[in-house]
Amino acid sequence: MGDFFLGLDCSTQSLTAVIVDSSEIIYRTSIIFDDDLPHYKTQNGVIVFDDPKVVHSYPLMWIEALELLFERFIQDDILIGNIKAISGSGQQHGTVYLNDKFEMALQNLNPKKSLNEQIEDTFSRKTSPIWMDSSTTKQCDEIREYLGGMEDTIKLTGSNTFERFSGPQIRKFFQENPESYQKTSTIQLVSSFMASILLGKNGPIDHGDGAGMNLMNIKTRKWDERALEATAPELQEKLPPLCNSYDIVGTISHYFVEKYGFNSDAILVAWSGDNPNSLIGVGLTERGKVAISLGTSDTYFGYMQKLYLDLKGEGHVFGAPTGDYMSLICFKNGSLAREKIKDNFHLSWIQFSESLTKTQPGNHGKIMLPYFFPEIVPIVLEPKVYRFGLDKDDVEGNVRALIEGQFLSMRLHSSWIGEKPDEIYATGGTSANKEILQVAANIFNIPIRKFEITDSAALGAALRSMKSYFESIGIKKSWNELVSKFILNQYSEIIEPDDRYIQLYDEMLQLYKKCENFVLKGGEEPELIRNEFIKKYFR
Ligand code: XUL
Repeated sequence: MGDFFLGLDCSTQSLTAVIVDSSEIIYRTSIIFDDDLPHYKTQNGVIVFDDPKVVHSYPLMWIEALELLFERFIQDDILIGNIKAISGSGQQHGTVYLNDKFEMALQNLNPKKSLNEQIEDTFSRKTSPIWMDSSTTKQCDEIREYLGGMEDTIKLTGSNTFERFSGPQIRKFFQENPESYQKTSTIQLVSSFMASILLGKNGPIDHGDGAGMNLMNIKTRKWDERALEATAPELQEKLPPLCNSYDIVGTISHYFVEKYGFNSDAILVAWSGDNPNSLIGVGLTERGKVAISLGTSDTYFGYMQKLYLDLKGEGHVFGAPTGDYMSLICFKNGSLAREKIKDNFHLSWIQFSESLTKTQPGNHGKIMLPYFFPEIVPIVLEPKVYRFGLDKDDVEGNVRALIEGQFLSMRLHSSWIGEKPDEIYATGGTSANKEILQVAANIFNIPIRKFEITDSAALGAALRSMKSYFESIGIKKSWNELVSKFILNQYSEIIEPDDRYIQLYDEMLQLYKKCENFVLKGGEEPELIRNEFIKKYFR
């Protein structure tokens, strides 16, 4: 019988398992929190509070989901004993607050009882703030100021302070609930919390997810004393140690061996954040590889061999599971904006695409800055759509201006990453639209590979566990060798850039930048260079 490798992904809405053998995916299943655990009354996996800025979830729900998932393995006749290694992925930034009974409870788990009943008293905070929480602006300001301002904060931690990041969230808990903070003996991330449950003791936080806290020195990969001081007192004692994402952190706890039939030798590889795991799950394991995920929001993320920082404070740098770095930039107005234009003009997606084929690259100099909703990159708090030379009722002009605007913005705001990609993988719902991808390929002047993959975070975790397992028994395999079999059959066609438009888009990028500086930073009027652009390419 073959060896199996298990990857778990504790995301916002579900807990997913992917099991692979050394060449293919052999099983996948998900527990959907709202549907499978309705007694928690979550909506899309989160607790609904009156204040929309406050977004939490229940750590107990994630654990109940874990048991439900393993019960399903048994129902589905999975050979659980064949699982050699396990790793996992967690929604990033979320924090779990545990009291001094936690470790003892984990060490004495009785397989005849549920996990929940045995650890429910071990939380110093019943709920966990997650990445969707945006209630810590005050704490972000305080930490950033303590660390000497935005640039210094970025140089130290890899990112500016962000509301959803763990440090500001911990500070808010300390300020608002000092007594409960005092009773907290360990603070874990979602990833390291789930790993701890499987391990039967507090596990470490890996460098990938640790980078999303504003607490870890991005260069030395150690907890930074000043960042800890800026955040809350006695924080050092409450944080577990940091580790490499590929470290083996132990073997699975006796509870799971006795209750579900896991092999007592099954190793646990450190869990990491969902984005670092997805980096592996979509095959971005070497220089020059980036992905764009075109969903509700658009994200641009990629492997970085060297550390590059975005001193403008818009992008993030996390640890990559390979031991290197990764970039992540999030654009909120993704499909949200595309749907807005489509619906405003009563178009079908086919008509939307036809508008792109009917119009010319460069759009006769018609430009849109598409902030239909507040934007993360660049930061725009008050939504507003800005149009240059573009009539509001010009259907085709607006469609092209939106799509060109989105990818010009993506090219502009990812230019801080010093490693230029040689191929871009496109995933997410919009990646099915070839005409949109053609515009993206032309703007970046890089081939784009359409790529459909689901469960990339869980798959990435399974592949990570396999890699560390092989290393532990003396078998060296490169990331590429290990990952490519799983990824290659998911590829579909490549969309090549049209080299007739290289110069046009290089110049349009400068024009777009001028427009952005004009509306967001009070910069110079862009009309002069817009007219020159029109004269050069359209007359
Ligand atoms: C990344 C982020 C989200 C979460 C949830 O910074 O906040 O992608 O990891 O998926």
